[in-house]
Amino acid sequence: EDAGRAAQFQARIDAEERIEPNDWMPAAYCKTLTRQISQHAHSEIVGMLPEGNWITRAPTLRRKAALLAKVQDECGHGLYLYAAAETLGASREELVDQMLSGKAKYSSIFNYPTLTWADIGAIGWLVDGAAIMNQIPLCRCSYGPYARAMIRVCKEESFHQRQGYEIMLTLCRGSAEQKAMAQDALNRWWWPCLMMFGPPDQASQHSDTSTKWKIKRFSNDELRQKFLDATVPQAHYLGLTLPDPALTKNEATGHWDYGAIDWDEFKQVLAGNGPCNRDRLAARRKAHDDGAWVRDAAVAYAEKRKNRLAA
Ligand code: FAQ
Repeated sequence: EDAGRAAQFQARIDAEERIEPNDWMPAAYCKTLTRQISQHAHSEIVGMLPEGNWITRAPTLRRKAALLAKVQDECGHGLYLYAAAETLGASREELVDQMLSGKAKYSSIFNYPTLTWADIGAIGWLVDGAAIMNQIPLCRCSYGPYARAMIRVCKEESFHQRQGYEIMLTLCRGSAEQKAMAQDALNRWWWPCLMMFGPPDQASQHSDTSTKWKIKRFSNDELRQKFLDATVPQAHYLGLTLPDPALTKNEATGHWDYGAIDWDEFKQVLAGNGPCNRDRLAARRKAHDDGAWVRDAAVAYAEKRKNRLAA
């Protein structure tokens, strides 16, 4: 009977129907989506830390207001993504515990430090730029709640990307020192951003099933290439140099060919040995512990309300 249901399920996916929380779904579909959506949520939440580091040091009131709004948006994205993951049956507590214990991943990119103000520009331009490239196709993901969450998230990410590019443009049109700061930020963020798209296609363990189920519409390497093709001209417009001597426009394909990515560095970051992994997890654990009283108060209040309604 399960084989019949699985065939029917696949037929719905092939017909571009959305799968909703109460619909039958294979256990492996539920598991891989819970994994991806919760890791995406953790990335948004941990992703607040590198930029949060600069809120008190933003150079002007306008920059500070924009950065505060951006970081708050990331918190909101994390919350809708946890809610989307909960529709698959997992509890938020259990998902958060998986992140805090180091069992669940979050994006490798958030394990790098933000050393100067230009890093805030580079993150908006490149990290949000990469996030949009990956998330636009997720708006058509087969799972309804995830696809719908992505529509709003992408609108906000576009604003974040423009915000970052405008910081870079201002620095690049400023003093020689400001331009050097922008170049240094680009040098440090470029390769880690290319790693955000995940391992090369032949090493991507989940790609085949996620493609079959229309969770993924493009492969890791395809999205990496799209990002590169969109971003190289933007770097040139800024008058900056990409830190890749092998970067060349391939006239035959129309794409930018790029040098070898250091996959050992990626593996090290995933294994918990990136420059900031320990700091990031320590900050999240502290925030979780410091917030225990809020969760306790919410539970006590819900209990009191329930008793009052029952009486
Ligand atoms: N970092 O078989 P695949 C943002 C893991 S944007 C860490 O190819 P899949 C916005 C992968 O989980 C960033 N781990 O996996 C923002 C798997 O391990 P697992 C978040 C990575 O799922 C901007 C293993 O490697 N965006 O937060 C990474 O088919 C600025 C094998 O890989 C999303 O999460 C990585 N870079 O493809 C916030 C998008 N790459 O789970 C603040 C949704 C791979 O078996 C500031 N996710 N791994 O233990 C996806 O599209 C997919 O999950 C991929 C990976 C494309 C990331």
